[in-house]
Amino acid sequence: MIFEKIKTIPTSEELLDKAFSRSVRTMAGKTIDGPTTRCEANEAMLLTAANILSDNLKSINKMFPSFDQISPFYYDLTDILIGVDDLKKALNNVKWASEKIHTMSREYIGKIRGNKTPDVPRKEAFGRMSSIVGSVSKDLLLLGEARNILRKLPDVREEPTIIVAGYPNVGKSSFVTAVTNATPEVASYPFTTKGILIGHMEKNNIRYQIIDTPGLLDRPMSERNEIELQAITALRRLDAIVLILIDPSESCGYDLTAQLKLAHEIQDQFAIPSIIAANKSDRDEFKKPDEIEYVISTMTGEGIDVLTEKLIEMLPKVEPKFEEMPPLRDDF
Ligand SMILES: Nc1nc2c(ncn2[C@@H]2O[C@H](COP(=O)(O)OP(=O)(O)OP(=O)(O)O)[C@@H](O)[C@H]2O)c(=O)[nH]1
Ligand SMILES: [Mg+2]
Repeated sequence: MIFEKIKTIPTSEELLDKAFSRSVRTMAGKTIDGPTTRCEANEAMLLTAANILSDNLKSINKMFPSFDQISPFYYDLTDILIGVDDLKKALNNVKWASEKIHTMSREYIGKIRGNKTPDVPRKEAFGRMSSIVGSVSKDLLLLGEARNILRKLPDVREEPTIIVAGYPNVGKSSFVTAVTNATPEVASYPFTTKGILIGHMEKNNIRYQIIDTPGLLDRPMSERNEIELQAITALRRLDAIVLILIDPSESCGYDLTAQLKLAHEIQDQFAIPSIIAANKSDRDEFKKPDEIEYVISTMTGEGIDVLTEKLIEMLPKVEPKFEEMPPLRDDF
């Protein structure tokens, strides 16, 4: 996950505390007598504090991925949840502060050396460092909040993807579980209370990703708020196709007409390849609607293979990944 390596972002107070207390500690146990050692002591204090501050600020900047290079899906989500422009601005300010502290501290070294009262410029430098860090305190807070939101986003890879849609209880999760080799992973998603389900299936050395997004594509668009609509748009940015499940037995609690209406609405909205399949064929009440070609039962497995083959055929083609050969040994 691209946001996983972002570590906790300190507040400006925490940063200053860390830098200044370490800088005082550099003096521990040292005898300071005479102007030369006094100058050296102040110089060491200044350098310690300045390096801690500028290194920490620099590493905060580096932990975030470049927003011009991340996948459109994560870009959109970041924009909806935080705002890419605000985030970029905050990162730039933090970078500026890191560089400013670095150059400023070097200027002050010159003022400390040979000074009869080196404490004076050193204290002045500390004051300036405090105000530089203080001036980015809002940026650090924003980055801290962004980090907490972003690192909880689900791990959606750039692999051929099938998004499963349909009314609640039609069997979406059962389908994902039926076709994926390992237990699908449940991840939290800021737009829904139910976790989204991500499974992987491998065919001919190609990995496919199957995503069930309960709460997003399970009722008419007119019932959604702005944020949910944006979240749906972000899904569209994946290289995906949509599988819309219906349950003609109506044991899901929604009548067939409403289910088909939603299916057509999703097809219109998404404008990416999609397929409608009728699930729960094993039930007595099941009646295949004329327009539906694919009939399945996640319970008995009927029709699942034929449907997955069709889905794979509809997905953009990718090259199979083969295990890399180990390097040849020299003595071979
Ligand atoms: N008889 C029968 N029952 C099924 C079949 N597929 C799913 N079910 C049942 O239908 C119910 C709902 O299945 P889920 O897979 O949880 O449905 P869902 O679409 O993920 O539901 P939400 O997560 O609430 O949106 C469960 O009780 C399943 O056991 C099927 O092929 N046949
Ligand atoms: Mg479900």
